[in-house]
Amino acid sequence: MMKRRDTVRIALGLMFLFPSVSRSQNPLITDQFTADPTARVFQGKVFVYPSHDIPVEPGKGRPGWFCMADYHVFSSENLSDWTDHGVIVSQKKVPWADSSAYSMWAPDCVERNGKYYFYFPAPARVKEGRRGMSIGVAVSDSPSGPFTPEPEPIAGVGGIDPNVFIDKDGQAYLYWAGMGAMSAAKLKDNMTELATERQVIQDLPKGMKEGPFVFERNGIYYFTYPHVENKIERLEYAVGDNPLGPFQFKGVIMDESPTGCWTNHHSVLEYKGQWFLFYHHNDLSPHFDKNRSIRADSLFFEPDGSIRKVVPTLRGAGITPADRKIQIDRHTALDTSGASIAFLDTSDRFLGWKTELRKPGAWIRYNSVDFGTAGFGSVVVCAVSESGGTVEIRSCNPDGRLIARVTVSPGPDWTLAQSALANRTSGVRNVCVSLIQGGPVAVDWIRFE
Ligand code: FUB
Repeated sequence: MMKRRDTVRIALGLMFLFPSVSRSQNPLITDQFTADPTARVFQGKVFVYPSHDIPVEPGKGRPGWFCMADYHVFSSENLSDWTDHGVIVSQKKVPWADSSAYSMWAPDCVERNGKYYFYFPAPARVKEGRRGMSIGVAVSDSPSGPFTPEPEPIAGVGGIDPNVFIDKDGQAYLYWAGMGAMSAAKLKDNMTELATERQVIQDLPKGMKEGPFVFERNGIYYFTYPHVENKIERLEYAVGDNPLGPFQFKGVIMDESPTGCWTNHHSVLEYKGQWFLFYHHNDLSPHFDKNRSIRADSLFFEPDGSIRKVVPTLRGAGITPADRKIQIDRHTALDTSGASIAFLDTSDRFLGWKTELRKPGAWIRYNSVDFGTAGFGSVVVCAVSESGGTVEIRSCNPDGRLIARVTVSPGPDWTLAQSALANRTSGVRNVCVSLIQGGPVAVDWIRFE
């Protein structure tokens, strides 16, 4: 019999022929670990370049630490459906890198004159005078690769977490962490060499900092970074009127992870008129925070240009088409007295989560489901209930109108319960699912047909 691991291998092989699509909210990617997301808009789509955390195996990586052998890139037009374009750079294919280090940390990618430059840190092979992490570049004609690594890392740079910012006048800047500081330098037009000496970014709060990410909005240059103010990292920012500073500390973008993930690492981008913060938590690995998962939430500016603190959500930022499996456990709000979220299977967390509606009256709300032009006639609810129960689906905006009532038959197995819609619904709606009778009922997802 074919095991789940074998099917995953076959799927990985097929990925090069047919990129896989995952449909999710937060975390964005649920079939593998991802961290340190740098999001960019290329060719009208969002591309995310994350680190690719993997579990340590004997002889592969350091137990209890980060372990990464390669990078994937993901793209999306709606921030809900993510296409995995597969491996774009691997430690085995970088001429200068130690191919047994499993330390391909946080990357970045920028476009210049139709070429895509992917920046990544990795330990170099042990050579005279070279220690610690170097930063390399790989170049492509397409944001999804294939990328060809340069033969040598960038001279004069030692450290991690490269970030490249191209200013309005076309000058590119490289930022990185390491050598005991946050550093920056201008890049030459070839994007692979420093044009100036390394400069240390001054006047930032004391303490451990990494993951610089610089962007500009309305003439304000935002220098953003994770910083350990207390025990674990939180996201902070400083502002200046020049890409090289001086920068003045302004505030916190996101507080420490509520799940205790020690690192956070982020990027900020504007897409279709809305700003977003990409970051990570350890959603799929609650007991080991070096296996992380990327997320995105909307980000807002105050009129004076300061950043409103972003509160992490499970719902995320995309609109969900009603004909997709709507994972209501990635909710906007829930009734904490009667509803809760749990993994479907703690021995395989990549299978995702379920919503447990424990008693009549328990509810969960999932915002921004797109019903289009009222073409749906029925709803399918993937659920299980030992004793059976009836759930109601309502549109919470504008009026709480009933969409459907669905009965889940008693039994030990997951079942697809289907019901005709009581009222046809159109447009983007916030959907409430509640238990009105019987139960408990566990719901995996709902989908409109
Ligand atoms: O992913 C490895 C390291 O963890 C990154 O380089 C840091 O920014 C932190 O997120």
